[in-house]
Amino acid sequence: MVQLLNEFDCERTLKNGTYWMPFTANRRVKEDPASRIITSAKGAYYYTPDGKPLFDTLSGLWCTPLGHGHPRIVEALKTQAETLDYCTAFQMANPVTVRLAERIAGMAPNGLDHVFFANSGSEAVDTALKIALGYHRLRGEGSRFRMIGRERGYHGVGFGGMSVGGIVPNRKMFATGMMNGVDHLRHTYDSAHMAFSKGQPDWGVEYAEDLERLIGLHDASTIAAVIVEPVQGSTGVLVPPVGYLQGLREICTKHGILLIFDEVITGFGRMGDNFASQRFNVKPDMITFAKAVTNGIVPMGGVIVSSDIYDTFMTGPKNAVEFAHGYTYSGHPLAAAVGHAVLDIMEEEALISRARGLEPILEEAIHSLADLEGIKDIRNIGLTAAIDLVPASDAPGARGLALFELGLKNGLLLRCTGDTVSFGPPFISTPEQLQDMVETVRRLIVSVTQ
Ligand code: PXG
Ligand code: PLP
Repeated sequence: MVQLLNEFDCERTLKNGTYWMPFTANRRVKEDPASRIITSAKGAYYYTPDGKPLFDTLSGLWCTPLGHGHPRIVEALKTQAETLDYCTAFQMANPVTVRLAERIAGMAPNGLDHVFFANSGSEAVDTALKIALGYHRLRGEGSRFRMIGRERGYHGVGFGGMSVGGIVPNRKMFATGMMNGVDHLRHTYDSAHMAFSKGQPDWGVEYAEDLERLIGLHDASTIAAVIVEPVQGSTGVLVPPVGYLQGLREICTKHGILLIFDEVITGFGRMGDNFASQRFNVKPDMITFAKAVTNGIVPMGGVIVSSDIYDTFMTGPKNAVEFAHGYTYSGHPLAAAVGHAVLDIMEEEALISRARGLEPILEEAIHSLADLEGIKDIRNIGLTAAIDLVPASDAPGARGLALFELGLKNGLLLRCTGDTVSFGPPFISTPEQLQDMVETVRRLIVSVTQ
């Protein structure tokens, strides 16, 4: 079956558009569909139909830190499929999912002790926003309906996540469908003060005060929650200034506003700690997660919730559903079984400390490109980094796209959005693989920016 499908004429179907690709310049793909096909993957590499390797510079879409084709994950998936392939999560439970909740809560900061499962980051975010609304209503503060996101934030593509998100092209086409009552903090990026920072910039803590401005405008009694990514991933690795997240925490606490960390990218080791919350030593009221929890192999997402929030829901008549929310596939047993295999492998192979060990290597390698002329900024934290290219004056985004396409011809699957290229390599990468990746990128940047 797999062999047959690999011989299927993808090119024709891509050309005629039967397959509408997500977040893709579809018409560009049609010009050269053959260059966009991947047929297998192993470890830190994808393979094209003619067997050429592509180094997976973003771990899939930030989701496969353990690499591809891990035999223990394959085994866990197979065994689970043979034992319990699906189980309704409404009114029923299965041991694999229940135990995974316990393990995830065990990895989270103390006090975040309850896990609600969804199937993606977008669903996790929508779930967290609904929990925030329900929490305030149950406490008799139903007037708190506003959500505060942040400019340049990405919280998925559901109506909730889109509304609190702050990436303009993801919003403008759907402006009429935005959730009511959402406002945005300023983003924290200022190239004049931060360009070429290694790790957290030590300038910009005062951006947290922007929350006081919004509270002054709307009044705290109308605000339910603030949602931020501890490190903004999709917009190109914007690292929080030293003290900024602490500042948001203090202001939220002072005004009774819930703080949600969207850790869909930063969760499960990407920051060299279980969660970014631990790395930055700031405890939110909820953490959203997805992606790496299953190494991207079966979709899973969820929300880790404080005991205060959970206990607030556990009131009212005992026979009533406390939270009228959930997905057909919430806590899917196949995803949960893979989640266990992933956490086992992370623990046994100490992959989160490995990620932390690779951080200075990636940092040094990536900042070695600072001498190139066509570069505006380089940033990094944890096992993430980003480079902003100087855009071509007549065609913003063209250099990024050219770099992406050149990458495919030179053994790299790159993540280029506009003229920014982001990196989130697998935790299983070797120092040499990271250095080789950066050396290839150096050559390619020279060729697209000259
Ligand atoms: N929140 C955050 C912080 C994310 O990064 C989502 C929510 C949505 O997750 P789902 O599973 O619904 O896609 C994300 C997803 C990129 C890239 O290139 C980033 C994401 C997805 C695809 C590409 O940076 N982040
Ligand atoms: N649409 C219809 C008609 C449904 O019956 C359901 C679920 O039962 C959904 C959407 C939601 O699907 P999911 O639970 O997979 O999010």
